[in-house]
Amino acid sequence: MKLGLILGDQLTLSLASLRVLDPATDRLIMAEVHDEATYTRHHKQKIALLFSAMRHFAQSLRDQGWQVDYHHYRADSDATSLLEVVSQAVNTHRPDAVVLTQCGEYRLQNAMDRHWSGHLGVPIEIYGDDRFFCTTSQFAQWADGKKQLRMEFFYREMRRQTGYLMKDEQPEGGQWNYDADNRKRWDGKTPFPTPPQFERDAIDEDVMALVSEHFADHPGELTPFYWATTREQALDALSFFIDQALSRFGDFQDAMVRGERGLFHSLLSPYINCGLLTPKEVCEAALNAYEQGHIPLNACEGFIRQIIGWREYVRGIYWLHMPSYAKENTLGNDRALPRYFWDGDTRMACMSDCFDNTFKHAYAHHIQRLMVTGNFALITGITPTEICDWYLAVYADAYEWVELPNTLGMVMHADGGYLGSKPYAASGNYIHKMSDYCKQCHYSVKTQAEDDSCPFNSLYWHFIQRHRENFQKNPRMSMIYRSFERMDDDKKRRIIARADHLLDHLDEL
Ligand code: FAD
Ligand code: DLZ
Ligand code: SF4
Repeated sequence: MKLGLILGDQLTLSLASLRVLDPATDRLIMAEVHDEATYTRHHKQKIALLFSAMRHFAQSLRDQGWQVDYHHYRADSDATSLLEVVSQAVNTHRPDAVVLTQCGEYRLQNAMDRHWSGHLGVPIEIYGDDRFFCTTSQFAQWADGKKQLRMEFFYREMRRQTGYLMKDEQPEGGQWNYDADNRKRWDGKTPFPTPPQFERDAIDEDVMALVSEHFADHPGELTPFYWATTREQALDALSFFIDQALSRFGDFQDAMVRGERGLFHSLLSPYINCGLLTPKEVCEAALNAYEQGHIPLNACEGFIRQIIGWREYVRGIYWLHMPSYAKENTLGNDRALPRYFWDGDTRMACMSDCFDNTFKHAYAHHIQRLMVTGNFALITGITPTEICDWYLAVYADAYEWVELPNTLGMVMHADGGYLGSKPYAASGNYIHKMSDYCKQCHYSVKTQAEDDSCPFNSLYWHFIQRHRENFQKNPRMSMIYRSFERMDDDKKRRIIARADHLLDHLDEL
């Protein structure tokens, strides 16, 4: 008899480890434990989503004939880690082996590789997680010998491998990438779709009560809670996105609108990451809509690229370079994370709206993460580990394998440009162009060095100036350095003085 451990982000019936086990002879174990729920201060909604989805998944497994031992969260439990729960189960059932699918996070996989088998006294069998399109060794082979990686080239490999949007070995429509069509500000007219709301059952209600009692000190609000917690609901969320939002996803992918949670984004990342949906079925649903003529090519390509491109690319980088990747800090940042990242209270309208979305919904769409909160952390020089901890805590979709390369590499450029060639630093102009935030802001986006000037404006130039050594020779940034040089000296001095003042009073913005 073997004991299969199913983790909270492995809620997929076709999981590799489930395929090698036999419901007639083997047992499964799932566990809500203190250590997983608190290794970072997860947003309350993330814990609620995971615990409820885990309980519903355990039920689906039982419906399929599996014997599942389910360890419910208890504050006074004598087993606070997965290892302790599995250890108790091994003592009870005396299995021949413990069977697992590879963990998403290095932290846990490393602990298993090092101590688990010795501690449990039985062998551990670990199977690769084939819900991903690219294996970790395939990625390592692709990256071998390259000093810098580029997502675009990796993405093309994935297009060839999957055959998605390929015709006669050429990209559909003649181009690999339609990103240039995906940079529109919201037109103020196209109505936003309203995502489905799901009926709550007794499992959801028990979990909500548990989270509100035991995780009150974790960030974010528990309600309103809109997330799907079952496979059926997640499939409804997928159909809704394909039918109602995907056709405009491409056009407004980079747009931001105050008070709007998801615009035309899918809000599917928490389900794809915890296993309620597979990346393959999500891509195939989008391709099917394109083939039936329901959505344009730029929308389909833009969406597929995020999943077979970015999502696989960041995972590859994570497994190739952990654990050293987490410690990188090429720009030498040492500033503490400002208070408003936790309490949301700031006069910067753009940041305030992103925090609002984050704390109310455990969600922010990509451009909010990248060009508002991320950009701010980059240009102010926040210590990478602090900002990484923040992103890992506050989003329902956050797992280190995907959060860390996005934050440390894409946003903070702390890996020296390994993941992306140029930092996404931007002044308030970019935010103004892509959103309606600035018109309702305490600060003026039009000026740079006045007492009420948009903080992004001077902080951007401060960043450019203080990292001249790092970026001046970067061909994609030489224009920026030339425009800085062309500014008259007094203006330059006033902008840098304003930025210095802001950096000295960062908590007060
Ligand atoms: P959509 O815009 O609808 O995109 C579709 C899907 O593509 C997403 O569901 C996701 O699976 C995938 N995707 C899109 N962009 C990325 C990307 N850059 N990396 C990986 N997958 C991507 N994504 C996470 O899933 N977990 C995280 O912890 C996470 N942390 C991030 C931190 C920072 C600083 C940044 C800039 C991005 C982060 N992302 C993370 C990527 C991206 O912002 C989210 O995947 C996306 O916002 C999720 O919302 P959505 O499902 O509506 O995405
Ligand atoms: C995120 C999370 C949380 C909050 N709680 C649990 C849990 O109690 N039990 C569990 O098996 N998994 C949980 N998870 C997901 C794990 O943290 C995730 O499986 C690991 O980080 C490995 O990727
Ligand atoms: Fe943000 Fe600056 Fe615009 Fe205010 S003026 S919303 S701080 S970009």
